[in-house]
Amino acid sequence: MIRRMMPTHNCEVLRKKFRGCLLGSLLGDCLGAPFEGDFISAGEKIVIKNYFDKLETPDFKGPIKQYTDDTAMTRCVAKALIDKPEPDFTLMAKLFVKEYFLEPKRGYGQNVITVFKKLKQSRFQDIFKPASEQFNGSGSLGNGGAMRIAPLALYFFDKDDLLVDAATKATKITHTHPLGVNGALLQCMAIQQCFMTKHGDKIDVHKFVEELLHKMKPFEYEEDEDFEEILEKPYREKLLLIQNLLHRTYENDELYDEVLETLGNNISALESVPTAIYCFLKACAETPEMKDIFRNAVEYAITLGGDTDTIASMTGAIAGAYVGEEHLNKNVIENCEKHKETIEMADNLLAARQEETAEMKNS
Ligand code: F2R
Ligand code: MG
Ligand code: MG
Repeated sequence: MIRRMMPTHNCEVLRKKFRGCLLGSLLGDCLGAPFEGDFISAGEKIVIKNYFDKLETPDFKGPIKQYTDDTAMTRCVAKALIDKPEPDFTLMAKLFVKEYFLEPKRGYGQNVITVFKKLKQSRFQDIFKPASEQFNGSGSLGNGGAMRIAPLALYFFDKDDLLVDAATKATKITHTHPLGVNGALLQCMAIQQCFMTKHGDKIDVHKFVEELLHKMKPFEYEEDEDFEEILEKPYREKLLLIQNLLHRTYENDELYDEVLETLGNNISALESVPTAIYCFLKACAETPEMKDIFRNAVEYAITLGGDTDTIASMTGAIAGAYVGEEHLNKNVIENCEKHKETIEMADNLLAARQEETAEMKNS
């Protein structure tokens, strides 16, 4: 993996980015949830735009937007790190299961519920075994690992090897299929790259994709020119498609259909993580003002339909880590469930990370 310089973020910027990322993930989930599973017509795209406009109106108060499994599990990952700064994956698994049985009606995937039940029955003896047995041993390729990974990307923002190890283990508690795991790694890397961008600097979207292509290489099969082996590099292929789509600057229905056909919008990690990255990069490429990037990215993610809560949540985590809390609309934040607790959680996660760093320096 690429070794890079520590960012020169001061404490204020670190806090803005931690909060921006976790609030971004929450907002995407809460705003996308009402549309999950929908096909979005041209008329509904206008309804979604009006929905955002209304939520952004100062002092608008509607029914609080409820979060789903995406946020419930993200909160568990963050809590595990806050409680035990040296990552404890058994604790993480216990928190997932406890949370599910407390509030089972948050829209969890069918397979993951079976994993939770098996984990509980086995008393967490081997936390990776239940997930590895699913789908005749191939494991889940759903986006459930990627949708909850943001706290780890923040916590290990400057420690590539630890990040890969921790994100892999955190994902394998429920998702052992390589596509499920690599989707979580790609989501982590996208958040990490945004996090490392100097606050206020514009992103070069093409370089952003190049860097992701480079970082994903060790996790996918290599080309063997001598033997003409079949290539298996599904995420890198999606990243190449993103590069291609980003060269298309005009907006029309054809491009919209092409995004759905090539990147996808469903609950598999392969057909949702690259889509979220594209939603973010498209907004960066087309939005002149930093203050509008988050909204444009998340609104576009929802207009794609399909797995709207999850794609919008992953887009929100990436965009929020880039723009920081200050460029998320305050009124929209206040209309989402547990927004205050999310801010507190982001601050506690940053404090846990700072304590861990101080302890390492002193030991
Ligand atoms: N589950 C949902 N949405 C369904 C509707 C919810 C409804 N609104 C409600 O309120 O009840 N959303 C959430 O699930 C997605 C994340 O899923 P996760 O955590 O990856 O779950 P799971 O169960 O592991 O996988 C999901 C489905 O994918 C298919 N699948 C996975 N691996 C497979 C494999 N190897 N072979 C074949 N199929 C595989 C299965 O159908 C799984 O049930 C997010 O959208 C989140 O919001
Ligand atoms: Mg959900
Ligand atoms: Mg979903």
